[in-house]
Amino acid sequence: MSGTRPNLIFILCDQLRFDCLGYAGHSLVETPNIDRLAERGVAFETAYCASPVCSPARASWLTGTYPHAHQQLANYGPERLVPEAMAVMRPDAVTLGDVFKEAGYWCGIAGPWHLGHDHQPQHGFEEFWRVYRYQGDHPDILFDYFDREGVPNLYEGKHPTILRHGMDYTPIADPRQQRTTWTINQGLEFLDTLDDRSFFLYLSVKDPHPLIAVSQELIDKYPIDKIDLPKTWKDDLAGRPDYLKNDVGRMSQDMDETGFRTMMAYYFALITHIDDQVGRLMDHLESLGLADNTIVTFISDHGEMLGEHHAIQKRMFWEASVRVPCVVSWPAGLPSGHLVTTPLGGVDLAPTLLELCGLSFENSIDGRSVAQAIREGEQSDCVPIFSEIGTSDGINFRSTEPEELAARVMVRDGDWKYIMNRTDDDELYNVSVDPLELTNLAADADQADRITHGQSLIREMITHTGPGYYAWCLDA
Ligand SMILES: [Ca+2]
Repeated sequence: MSGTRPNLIFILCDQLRFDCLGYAGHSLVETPNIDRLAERGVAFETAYCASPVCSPARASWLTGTYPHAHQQLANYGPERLVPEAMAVMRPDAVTLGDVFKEAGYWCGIAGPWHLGHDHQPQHGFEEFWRVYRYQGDHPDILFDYFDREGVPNLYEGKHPTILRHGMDYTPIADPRQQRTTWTINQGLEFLDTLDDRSFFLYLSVKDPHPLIAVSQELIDKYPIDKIDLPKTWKDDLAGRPDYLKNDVGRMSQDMDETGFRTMMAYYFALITHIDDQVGRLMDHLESLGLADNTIVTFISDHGEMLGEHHAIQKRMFWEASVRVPCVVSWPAGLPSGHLVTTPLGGVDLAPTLLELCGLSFENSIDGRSVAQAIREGEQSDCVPIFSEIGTSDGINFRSTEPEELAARVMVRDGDWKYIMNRTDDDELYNVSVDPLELTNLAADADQADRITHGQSLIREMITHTGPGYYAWCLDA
């Protein structure tokens, strides 16, 4: 079974922090199955999403282009008010699914597509499209499943069990109520449909994004007296731009600390649930004799603040929001236990995975493949890494103006992170000396050359495949 090229399973979580995994050094969170993937593969210590927002980030992971190039600058969803063209995947965008299908792979997706017209099978996944929409606009294959099974649907509307300290969470009584379990079930069904073609399976895991719904058994693994609030919990954001203080993710100063730690316990428990499900998938792959020649990639679309700088969710360029876990495991083709410490961009993974499979994008992209370096157990070149995002108003559907949806660019260059801001003060951090990102050096006269250099890197990057709605960067 399976063709001559390696198979690929692409697991994309939602809102999973880079550091909340065992292999990444977390002292509490148990993830033995994902740790095993890292032990027998390659882990990227500093991987960045191309935008700390769901749809723009996902479009970048799949196309190898930054948001200014793919132009999906806003989240797709039933509440969206932005122009359609900026909230859906362009029909002419070339995704991993398109390239793998063209190469003769058997392609399938399960879980949210989240890139628009979610009811329409598309972009290479036409023959196995198990996409649920999760936001309540039926038809929805997952919601129909809950109906059929006769279990309450926790993901639609507000249920009496739902608690909230920053983010919504609830224990579940019946394992059939859990959406990642359903998603992995679809993946197992896909693996049972294989023929002699190589395959590409995209598992879009909506967890641990709220609603954080998980069994009591896993919640009990994380007693809250062992959970510390982050070191920057009390950060008053002095010296930082106003947009950070006004973001919807900023919590009120009277947030209940015990309640927040309880929510953190649920978040950790849900990560362990994801890990259990990855374990089920790996066991099935093993039982089919496919584990050796299947590349398994585990990442998240973006991170989660989880109380750092007194904020939750994402939308910011803090490390917690913009950095993601990233593991690529392939027993037949990659070294085991290789840690890459040089940065990986949110546009670099797609071309890397294609090259590992002997394929490539034929169109112009922003990313670079690091396949050769990881095959040889070496570090990839240290190149500038970028991320792009709109304002809080743009992202949260309070504005439909293109300038609100293309408002900030981050460049990570060596130890330095510079953020060019269209509507507010710039930021500059040395993430090596100041890993908590407490000291904004952008107004420091000594750093003027560094800022000029950061701006020139951004101009060069934007010009390569753009500038699109990011043309304002060229005037800075
Ligand atoms: Ca997301």
